[in-house]
Amino acid sequence: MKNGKRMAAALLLLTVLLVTVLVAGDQFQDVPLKQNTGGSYPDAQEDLIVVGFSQLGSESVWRTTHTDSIREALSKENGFFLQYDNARQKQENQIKAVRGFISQRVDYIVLSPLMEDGWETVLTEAKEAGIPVILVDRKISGADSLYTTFIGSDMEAEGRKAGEWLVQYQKKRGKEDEPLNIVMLTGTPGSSSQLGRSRGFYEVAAEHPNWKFIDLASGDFTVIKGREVMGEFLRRHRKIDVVVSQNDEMTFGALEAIQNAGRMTGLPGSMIVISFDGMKEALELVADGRINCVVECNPRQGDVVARVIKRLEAGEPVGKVYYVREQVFTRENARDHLAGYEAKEAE
Ligand code: GZL
Repeated sequence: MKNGKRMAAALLLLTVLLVTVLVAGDQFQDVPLKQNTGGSYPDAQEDLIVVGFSQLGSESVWRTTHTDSIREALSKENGFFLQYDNARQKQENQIKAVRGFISQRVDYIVLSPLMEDGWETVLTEAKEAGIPVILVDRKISGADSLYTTFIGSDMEAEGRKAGEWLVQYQKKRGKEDEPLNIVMLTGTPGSSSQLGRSRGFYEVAAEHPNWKFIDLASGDFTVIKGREVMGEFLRRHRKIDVVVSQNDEMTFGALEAIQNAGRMTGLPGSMIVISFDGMKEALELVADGRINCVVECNPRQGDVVARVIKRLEAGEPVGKVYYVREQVFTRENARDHLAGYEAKEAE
């Protein structure tokens, strides 16, 4: 094998090993990075890695947990100077923030893109300025060359997990061929979480012609819109068998609307509710039998962001994609997982 090919193979092997270790080892637990145990902290700016972080908003507890995870990991103690911008759910604010980071010549840009489209121009400007871009949480539709690494969830896999859970749930009850009227509360239109979860769920649904999608609308990942949309669905449709809600906050709003309409959820014979994210409050509702299934979407991505940047600083290879490991919460495992929260709170 020629030297060049041998080197390429070694690099590929190293990258694969790297991804495995990161995904297998971390699961984004709150494992603090190696604290600066040396003498003085890097006290001058030039010693710190300057990172511009454009966060899309603060629309959900998932989002604020995600933000906290990145701010904690990219701390001064860990060798970073973080400039944070909250775009309040407006892509134009994110584009403005990224341009600001470019003009300030930050070392890295971390971006959670509100929606997939519309990033070519500004990320080309970042590339031309020689500033690596790390995508977190959501993806972009543009060329892979516009960013160095993506760290987040496999949203299509999340959608498939939701569909596969429903197949098994119906099978266990001997109802796999029963017609199901399904309504879907989607997240922010055009976001990779909305697109991926929808695609993944539809992929499973395509194998079940007895599943009928009778309504769909965006609840924009918020409690208020989730309540409004579900209220509208209940007014329009007498028979709803399944509610698929693309994040816990919309699910909480939907449950309020369902309760206000005097209807039940979760128990056999009542509406089946499937949600995404895995907030503690949602797991409590799973344990109480009001939500049937929550597909986890892990917001704790800060540690991996910090490790990837440190590797880039050291000139080491990094993977193109780091998917966080996620599970599905049901009545069978929710209480065990909640016990983990309680144990942590007792520490
Ligand atoms: C998922 C993330 C979504 C969460 C919502 O990665 O983009 O945005 O599921 C959040 O809670 O608003």
